[in-house]
Amino acid sequence: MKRISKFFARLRGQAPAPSLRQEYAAPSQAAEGMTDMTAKEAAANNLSATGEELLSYYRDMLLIRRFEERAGQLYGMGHIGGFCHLYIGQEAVVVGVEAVKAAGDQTITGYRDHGHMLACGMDPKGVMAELTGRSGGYSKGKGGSMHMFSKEAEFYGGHGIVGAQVPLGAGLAFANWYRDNGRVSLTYFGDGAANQGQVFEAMNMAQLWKLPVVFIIENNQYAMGTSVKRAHSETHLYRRGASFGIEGMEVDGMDVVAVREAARDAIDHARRGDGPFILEMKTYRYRGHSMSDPAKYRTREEVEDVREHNDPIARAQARILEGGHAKEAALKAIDKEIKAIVKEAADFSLESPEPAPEELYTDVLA
Ligand SMILES: Cc1ncc(C[n+]2csc(CCOP(=O)(O)OP(=O)(O)O)c2C)c(N)n1
Ligand SMILES: [Mg+2]
Repeated sequence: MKRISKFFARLRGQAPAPSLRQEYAAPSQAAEGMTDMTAKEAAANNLSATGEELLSYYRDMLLIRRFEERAGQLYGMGHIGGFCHLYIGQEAVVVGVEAVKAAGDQTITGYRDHGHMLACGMDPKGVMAELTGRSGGYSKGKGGSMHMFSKEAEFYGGHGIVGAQVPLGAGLAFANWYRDNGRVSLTYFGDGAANQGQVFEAMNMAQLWKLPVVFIIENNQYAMGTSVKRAHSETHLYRRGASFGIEGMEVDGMDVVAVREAARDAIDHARRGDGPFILEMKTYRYRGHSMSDPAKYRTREEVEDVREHNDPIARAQARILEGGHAKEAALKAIDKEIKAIVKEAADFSLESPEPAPEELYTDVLA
């Protein structure tokens, strides 16, 4: 209650805002707190995880990879219509973050969202059936790839307008702050979205009111066919909050353990009332922007190089094998189990009936 009345008093101008001069004179928190954590430094930090943890991240990343591969096939066979943006290559980001979120923390993202849903614990059958436009899907087959939600899983979409989820994510954080419920909003967006005006408006408010939100920029180096180098005057996206005093950190987004450690710090920061934090996850998408992307803006060699030397699943696998946490046969068994889950989801997505014509008149808001 105290927080709320203080907030409204501030809005009404009854509580003096900190003097501008003081704030301006104070050393920039952002400049001090900013860190460039490169892959090498992360390794030097001796990031470690238990065998059990690594196996669980491996499993979660593999589920996303195999699910997306199957979705790509179903799209090619004409079973999925409309847009479909695959997350292949970026799996370590969402799996690493979800590993350290607490129950009740919310997840919101853009249209490259299937991985986030699976990592939040949504049922692969319901996600795949939504992709194929069937009644067993999360939006009864009426939403498709970019429009799925689950209150139970605290997953708030799924948004097709670039950057639109960022103010919504700040809004979730505002609700958390208002209710004083100790929850944190995990708001994901892409490098392209990081240039959107509404992102800066949301960042300003989030820092002004010290809202519990972690802004997670999935820098996969391209926005459709435009590379970060071509579109950003400042390519270090973790510095995007500098003018608002928001701390940021660059993270090796292809290392699930590095992601987890950075996410833990950022989430703690937001939860203890220190306001927003920016994590720039350096990652890469292997597939085209969407299913209709000819990918003429990059070379085949560039993609192959990442696949060969920096694949997040292969890196987790190496950690597991080199650390002696499991044998090759155990990993194969996990793969088999995942393939069965994905097959079940695909079968369900084709057997589930199409929505009944009456559904045209339900869930209509305008
Ligand atoms: C407001 C708005 N402008 C343009 C588009 C078209 N568009 C769809 S995705 C996209 C690129 C966004 O790239 P990024 O934020 O890096 O995310 P990624 O696709 O790499 O995950 C664009 C320009 C859109 N959907 N919404
Ligand atoms: Mg991008």
